[in-house]
Amino acid sequence: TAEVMSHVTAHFGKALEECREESGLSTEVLEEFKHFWSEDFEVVDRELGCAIICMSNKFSLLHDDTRIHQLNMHDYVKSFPNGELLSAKMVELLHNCEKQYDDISDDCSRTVKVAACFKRDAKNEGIAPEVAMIEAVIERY
Ligand code: BOM
Repeated sequence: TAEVMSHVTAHFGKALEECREESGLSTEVLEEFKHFWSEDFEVVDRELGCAIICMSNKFSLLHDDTRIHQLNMHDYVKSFPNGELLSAKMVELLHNCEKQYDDISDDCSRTVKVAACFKRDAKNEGIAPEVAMIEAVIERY
């Protein structure tokens, strides 16, 4: 659900500042991670892909080849309130997106394509949060 996704995003987004330098993601491109879900934010910058890899690694969500670690991702999402309502769907959407861009060899470029696909599909499934929903829970993390 979008409510659960707002919690996951609020928590995941905390890792952004730790990853800003090594990913080269400027604040002009993305000031706060919650804006990832904004209607007018385009998920296109290679540096955002690098940042997502770095952030995911903080929570052991990826294998060494940067593909999602399905079990760890499942457990991570389940750790949030009502997370069991979202975990299977989220892993399914991510894995489906991963398969579509498997031919892109650059890890950061592939990951930003996967993230854009995930945003699109999550919106279509009605599980994308509004930025205001993330703001409402961000102080809990
Ligand atoms: O090969 C795939 C690499 C992993 C892609 C992860 C995409 C995440 C998109 C960013 C959205 C985040 C919202 C919530 C946290 C997801 C863990």
